[in-house]
Amino acid sequence: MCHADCPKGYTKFRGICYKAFNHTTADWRSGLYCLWDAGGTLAMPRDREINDLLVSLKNSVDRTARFRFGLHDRLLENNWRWVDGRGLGTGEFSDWGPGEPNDFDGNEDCGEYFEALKGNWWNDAPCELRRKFICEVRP
Ligand code: 2F8
Ligand code: CA
Repeated sequence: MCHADCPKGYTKFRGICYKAFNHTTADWRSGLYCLWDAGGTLAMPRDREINDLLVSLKNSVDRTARFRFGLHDRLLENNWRWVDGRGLGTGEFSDWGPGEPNDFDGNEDCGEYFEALKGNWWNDAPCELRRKFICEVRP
């Protein structure tokens, strides 16, 4: 039985460690920062409980900023996939804001938390924009 701890600064939930990064902003390649920090990926809020945790982690480091997480439709428009390759299946948990995802200007393929003062909803936004971000790693 493995009881490994999380890397410093990460919070464990159901065996996975999460951290909202406040000190660095990066474009879609922010996933590399997760790899370099602790061998992880951008975080994947696959259900309401994980999503609630990520919202509280990001809000505790910055109450208003947008934070990138590990969801994108870069391969095929409107085919949303987690960064581990699994699809965001229809009927599965999602928390898009009203009218999202809207692929605004035909250039929004990366998921982020926005409207932190309203609903902490998901938005699709341009992947090249720099954002704070949330990582996950399995200890
Ligand atoms: O109204 C929602 C809309 O707001 C902005 O576009 C005007 C966002 N754009 C960026 O964050 C760059 C859209 O993603 C968002 O859908
Ligand atoms: Ca959008």
